[in-house]
Amino acid sequence: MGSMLFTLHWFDSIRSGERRAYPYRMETHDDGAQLTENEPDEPETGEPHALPVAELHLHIEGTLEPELIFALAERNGIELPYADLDELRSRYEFTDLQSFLDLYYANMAVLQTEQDFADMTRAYLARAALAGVRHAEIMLDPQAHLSRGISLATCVNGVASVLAGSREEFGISTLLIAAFLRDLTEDSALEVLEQLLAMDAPIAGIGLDSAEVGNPPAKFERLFARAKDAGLHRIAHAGEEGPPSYIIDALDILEVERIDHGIRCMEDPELVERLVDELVPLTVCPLSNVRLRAVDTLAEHPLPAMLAAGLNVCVNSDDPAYFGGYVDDNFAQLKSVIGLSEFDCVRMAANSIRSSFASEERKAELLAELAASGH
Ligand code: ES4
Ligand code: ZN
Repeated sequence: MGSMLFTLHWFDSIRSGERRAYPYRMETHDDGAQLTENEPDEPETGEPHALPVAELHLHIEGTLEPELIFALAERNGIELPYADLDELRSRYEFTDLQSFLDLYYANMAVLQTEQDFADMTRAYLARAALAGVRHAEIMLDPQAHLSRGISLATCVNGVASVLAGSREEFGISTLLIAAFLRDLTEDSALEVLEQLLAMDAPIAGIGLDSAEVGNPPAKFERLFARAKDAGLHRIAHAGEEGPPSYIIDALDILEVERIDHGIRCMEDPELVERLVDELVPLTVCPLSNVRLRAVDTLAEHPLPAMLAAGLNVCVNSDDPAYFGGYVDDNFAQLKSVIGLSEFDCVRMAANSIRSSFASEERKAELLAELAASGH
């Protein structure tokens, strides 16, 4: 494996084509990676005192920025079906969840070695730290790598090796969640879960993601029972594109502790009442919902109505490299576009911390940091 040096850019506005310099250069060598801070003339992104939050809905593969995709392709001798960055960026116009998933899975081809998974994870954490993230629960899609001939050890160890030092390196405590692809069979998921347990993979829980409609929670009843039996936390995407009944079934059949997205609960007042009563956390991803056309515009996003209903909502970035923003960008746009108040931002930051699977001690520490942050 050769060394690699690249400067990342991310674009918080794909439409305007604006790009901002990544604050770090990353040099990777056979024996690891090194992040070097660029000359900080101006902090180019992230607020000076970003709101301290927990990020609870994040797909690590969705943090692969176009620059990193090209850098990894070059390092691994992989030919991409795009001539250049601009051509790749031109594909980021999605019509629904599936149109995004097609590109998301295709771009994973550049992830070949443990080092690739480690570099991707390190790049996310460096950016997340600027966004105010102090605790992150990170989903990994093992089946999307196994189906490409990449071993479980390669993807899990690559990500986990960086997460193990994330608190020290970035000030971010982290947990790893193995997410299962709901468009594959339950037997496939069960087999992978058994392998993860057999290798004593450092996972805190399981999730359920990928194409929602037509793949209801009931399909994975045995998987979630096995995870519960193994002492793992359980979450599932529900009510992103799927109907409110998927949220009900995720709670009743899968016994999940959080719902990822859940925005379509608003179509069922009885369900809303239950979610409020039971304080069920909903990890909402506003920019994702706009990009995947779950809502037409940010102005029409149900988040303000969800807050008004008393739901336990928090703000997350989902697949930030694809949806035009990290968690700070989500907050910034909610403020500027729909006039979300500072009070509601702080309330959701507190929700995110309380809804996490961090230790009670860590939660108390983060809530104290939030209280002292001046927000
Ligand atoms: C996802 Cl936004 C979203 N929904 C469902 N599955 C996913 N995997 C990655 N991002
Ligand atoms: Zn998601």
